[in-house]
Amino acid sequence: AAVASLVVAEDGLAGWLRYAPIPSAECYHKRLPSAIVTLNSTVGSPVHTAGKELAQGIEGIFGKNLKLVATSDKAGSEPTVTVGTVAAFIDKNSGAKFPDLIEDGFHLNNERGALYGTFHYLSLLARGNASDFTLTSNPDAPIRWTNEWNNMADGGTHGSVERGYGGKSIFFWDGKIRDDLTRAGQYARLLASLGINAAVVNNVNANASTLTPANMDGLARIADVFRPYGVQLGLSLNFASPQVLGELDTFDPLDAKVVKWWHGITDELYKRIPDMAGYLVKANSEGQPGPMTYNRTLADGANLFARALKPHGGIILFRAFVYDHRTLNQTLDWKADRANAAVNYFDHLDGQFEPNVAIQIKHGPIDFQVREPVSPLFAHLVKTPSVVELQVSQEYFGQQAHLVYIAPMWKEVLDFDLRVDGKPSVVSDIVSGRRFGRKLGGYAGVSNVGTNTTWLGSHLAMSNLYAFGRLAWNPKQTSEGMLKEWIQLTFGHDQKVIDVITKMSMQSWPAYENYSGNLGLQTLTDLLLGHFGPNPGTSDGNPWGCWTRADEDSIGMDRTVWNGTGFAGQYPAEVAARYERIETTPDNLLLWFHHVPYTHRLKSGKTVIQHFYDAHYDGSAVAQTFVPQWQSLKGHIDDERYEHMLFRLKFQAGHSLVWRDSINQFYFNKSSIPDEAGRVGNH
Ligand code: GCW
Repeated sequence: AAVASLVVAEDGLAGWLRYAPIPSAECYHKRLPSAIVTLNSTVGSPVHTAGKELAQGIEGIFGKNLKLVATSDKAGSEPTVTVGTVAAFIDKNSGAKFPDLIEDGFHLNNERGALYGTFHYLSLLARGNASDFTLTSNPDAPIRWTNEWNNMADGGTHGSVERGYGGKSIFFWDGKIRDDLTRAGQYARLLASLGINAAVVNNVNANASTLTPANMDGLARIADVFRPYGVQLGLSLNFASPQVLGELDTFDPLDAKVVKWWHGITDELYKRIPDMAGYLVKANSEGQPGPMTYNRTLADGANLFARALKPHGGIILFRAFVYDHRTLNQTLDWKADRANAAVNYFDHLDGQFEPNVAIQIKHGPIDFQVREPVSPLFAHLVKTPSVVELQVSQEYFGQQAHLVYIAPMWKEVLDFDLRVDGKPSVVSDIVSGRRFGRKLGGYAGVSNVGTNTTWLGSHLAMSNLYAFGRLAWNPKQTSEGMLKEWIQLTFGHDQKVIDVITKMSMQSWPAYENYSGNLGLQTLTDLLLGHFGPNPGTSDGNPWGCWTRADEDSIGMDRTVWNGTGFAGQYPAEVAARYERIETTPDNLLLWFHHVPYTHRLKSGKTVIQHFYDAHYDGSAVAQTFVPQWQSLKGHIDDERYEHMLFRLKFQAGHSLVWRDSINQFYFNKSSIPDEAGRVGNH
């Protein structure tokens, strides 16, 4: 048992990069190359990493050992596979022709492209596709970053991860950068296999102490272990650092001393990390300092960093998640609405940002809820590049103790057509830069890996990290297609395993939505305590702004222009008109946009309250089936992963009942309307 668990633990760290043997591996040997030629590769370069990865992968998948050589003549007459950049290849083979490639694209392109191409090739091999093929691929957008909310210092002790459920930080410990960064390197390998090109390592609620000289040295060590995988380091900044750390008496972004201070820090960082990706900033939100403290605009704040980064080629992602949780007042103000904040703050700033600023926008106007409409800010930033922020960490989605495969929701966001100026304006085309003709833009995924050997605390949660990276490369992929790829790479070729995990995963978001909060009411979780279990009573009556305005007769946020908070009017005309009227608002967003009686009839013909009761029963009933579905895989996957997930899924099955009964009872108590099926009420 000890040996088995060691093997599995190692597999866990490899994530989907297991390179497990495929059936009848020897049959492929003749069609495989005998040597790997890595062109122009110095140790630690992405091309060199690609060569090593290829050798390791082919050995794992096919049991064939390949020689690594630097030039094709060294391979003699044996068939070779060549990894290198276009330039290096043409140098050796004049006249060779290649398809059009952009930065990071692969056929054989830049160093990072060579690595991405290798990973892609290996992924095909690992899934049993060893036929001759020519592959060309370009990333859809240049920014493909993760954001790791890792705390450098939390109460001066150990590195925790905000909304992390898979252990402690792999980067920080005891207010410093860890001495042993092995896990950070292994993580970079996983990210590179998806084409992720940068990771912001510290929490957006950032400590100024990140920027002490000793910590900057430590950050450079993280960048060193990332570099062989082409992952660049990014940093979150605390806006008040000049005062907190630099002992200036101000952090006003227009003050010359402050400007000088940030330029100095930025130069220091680039001295240590010449290829640093750039910065990420959360300002004037949830208590964080920012430019508005000095009556400066958010653009003044973003541009301060942009100018310091410019000489080094860095970029800044400035977050649109700006709202003041102290001033919103639900009881006094029917028109108060946190959802309005982003457009209110940023709309008039379009055009005022430096070219190396991109605005990072959470996909919905509130906060990673189980159902939200797309943020209307994507339609307002026409001159300014935008980045969509998606959350891999399942903060409001059962926190990796529930199976919830989120890709289907992300796809709905990315495929949503905002109809700017009455023209097709799909979110993925806006963030790629295509729709408004911008160079920058892309994807940020909030990830929460930790020291746990499963990375995220649950084996099945890794499908979300995988899907995020794949979508950032190509948002046109299907949720199910990415899922199947991931299952095969992670669990092997057994068709039953593929079918069962696919089915459960595809059922999981709708089920979770049904038993947590449906009709657009958001996740009815405990907002004051950790965002995990049900507690619909905490949504209202506080300034956090996730309100439902439920009373004894009616429920929902009126966000119409004619009678509500006006939020619906932030969308371009066609979309605004759809959400303004109950008749044209989809049922799944009804209570997001409208305040209606519990007896209001949905398009399905059911009343709102009956739908509530039924959906909570339906969703939790689906969660009950996850246990037997998983049990049907006993013996088809290794025991360790089997038992680990069985434990999680049993928990989910039970917890979904807690959700069902708490929410149903809560709304029964409010409305006093009995369940037609007699399940909810005073028994
Ligand atoms: O959803 C909220 C989270 C906070 C987070 C914040 C943000 C990092 O509960 O933990 O803080 O969003 O995105 O800034």
